[in-house]
Order: sequence, then C-alpha cells, then structure tokens
Amino acid sequence: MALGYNSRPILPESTPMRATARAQPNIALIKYWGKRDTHRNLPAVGSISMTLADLYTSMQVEEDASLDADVFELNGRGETKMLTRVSRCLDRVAGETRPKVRVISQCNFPIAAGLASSAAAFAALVVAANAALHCEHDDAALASLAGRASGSAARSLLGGFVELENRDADIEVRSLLTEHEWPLQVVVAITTADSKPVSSGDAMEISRETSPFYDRWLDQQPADLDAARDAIANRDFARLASIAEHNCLKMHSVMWGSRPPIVYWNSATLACMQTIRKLQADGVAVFFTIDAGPQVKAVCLPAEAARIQQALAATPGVTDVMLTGLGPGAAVVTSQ
Ligand code: 2P0
Repeated sequence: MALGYNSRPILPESTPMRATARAQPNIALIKYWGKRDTHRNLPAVGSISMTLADLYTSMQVEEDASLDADVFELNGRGETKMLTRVSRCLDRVAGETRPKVRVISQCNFPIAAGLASSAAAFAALVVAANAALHCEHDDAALASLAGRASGSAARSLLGGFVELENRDADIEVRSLLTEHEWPLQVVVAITTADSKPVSSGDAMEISRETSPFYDRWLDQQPADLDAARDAIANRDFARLASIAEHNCLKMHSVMWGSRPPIVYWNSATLACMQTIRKLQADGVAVFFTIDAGPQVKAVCLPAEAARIQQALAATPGVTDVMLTGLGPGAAVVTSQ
C-alpha cells in the first residue's frame, strides 16, 4: 500500500506538528449501498472501485495550542457543517485527548454532488492526521479509520483498482491492479454543481428500511463482485462494462423503489446515458456509471477518450466535462 509516511521526525519541542496529505476520489464499479452497522459505519456489501488521478482533495492538519476547538477551512472559507464529522474522525485517529487542530482543505471538484468528495476528504484527513499527530497507525488501521468516517473513503487509500472486502469484524481494502497495470480513463460529465438533496448515508438507511429490492441487492452482490474481479484480472473491458452498468442500474433501482423514492438523476443524466449508448452502438469501448448524484462517469480505453469527451460536452444539460486517468492512493505530501 502506497501510504508513504509513518515515521516520527526529530523536531525541537516547540515545532508545530503539521502534515499535508492528498487523496483522489474513487468511483465505484461495483457499488456500496447499505450499511450493516450504522454505529461503526460498516457496509452491508463489498465493493470495487477505481481511484482517479486528476480530481483531488488536500488536507493540512496542524496542531494549534491556542485553539479551544478544532477549526476546519474548505477552499479558503470556514466550514462548520462538516466540522463535527471531521473532529470525530480526528478523535478516532488520535484519541479524544488529542490537541486541537486547524484543518485546511482544498478540493478541485464539486463537493457533495456525487463525485466522492467525502471519500477523498476523509482518506486525506486520516493520512494527514496520522502523520501530523504522530499516531503511527498502519495502513490497515488507516483504511478502517477512513471507512468509519465515510465508507467509500477506505478505497481511496489505495490507487488503481481496489476491492473493499466486508469482513465480519471490520473492512479490508486490497489492490486488484495498479493504475499502471490497466490505465483506463474516465470522462466525468457534470450536469449540475448543486449539492445532493439527501446524503448517501441517510439514503442508504431509507433503502434498507423501505426498498422491496434491498434484500435481492444484498444477495446478488457476491456474484457481481466475482464477475468484476475476474474482468479486471483479465483486463476484459467488455465484461467489466457489462457488470458495472448492471450493478449501477441495480443500485439505482433499489433507490427508486425506496419510500420516499431516492432519485439523484436529472434529465441531463439520462441524456448522457443515451449519448453513451449511441457511442457503444458505433463500436466505442465505453460504459457509464453513476453514483449518489446526477453526474455521469464514462469509463473508456484511452484511445476513445477524446471522442467521448466531445460527445458528452455536446449533450444537452451538460455544464462541464473532465477527463482523468487512474491515480494513486492517499499519501502525505509534506510533513514536519
Ligand atoms: C460507492 N456510494 O460505492 C457508493 C455508490 C454512492 C453510490 O459510497 O455514509 O459517502 O459516508 O459511508 O461513502 C457514497 O457513500 O457513505 C458511496 P457513508 P459514502 O461509492
């Protein structure tokens, strides 16, 4: 696992403890939807994802003895909505008697809009806090701590293709292929920058309690995981495309069948799916996946990326498109 920094530097006692980590969001090919333990935030199913390269969140964690409470700043502005979640995550990493810290975050893509901003944020946060506060958690513990804050965050600790295994007592993440072993690309079509109307965590609970399809979803997940794992091991794009689209539409069917219904899509989401269907009919190797939001991610072979980017940019309702390859896991970028 490429988490990098874990050792304790030799510093004068007055030197502030500070570290910055960077993490990329991941997009799920086989989705996590549903929790079996809300207290420990343990997922009800395993999942498989790809970590992206060019979307990122950086987190600087700095001890500040003058503070009475933690401070969290996001893209240059004080942010109170996420502060409790950030502080709880820090308590789990460094203990409740830890010093108060100033956390400064930069994110280069829309937040809470179905682009896994919380995955990148909490992966970067646990890695930065571990280094800044000299906690010396190993990689498995960091994955578990990230997952406690946000289930999908555990997957952003690793790069490339990542499986999150749902064990009896905890979660475990492992690399299936690195970003270099199968360098797929992803075109992200943004259909709105608005925040999602209901958080993933709340929506998962609504699905568990009310969707008639929820139990079937849980039953079928192991077979979908097997198929995707096998497709990735063999770099079989057509097989991965088929199982990933199926798993995505099944997850959204669970949501649509919930009461109240959970519909994250808008008309541009559907228009993007039609654009991708047309490209597929023309023989282009591409498939879509959609998470808890209205954005569409088109996964493709590198040779097809420019054509797909152009087609999605011309799709009605698309406000922006971003092209990214696959990237590495969370890592410390500076520390002292
Ligand atoms: C995933 N999603 O596998 C699925 C697909 C959204 C749809 O994981 O409640 O922010 O913080 O554990 O990780 C988004 O949910 O949820 C998510 P919590 P998280 O990527």
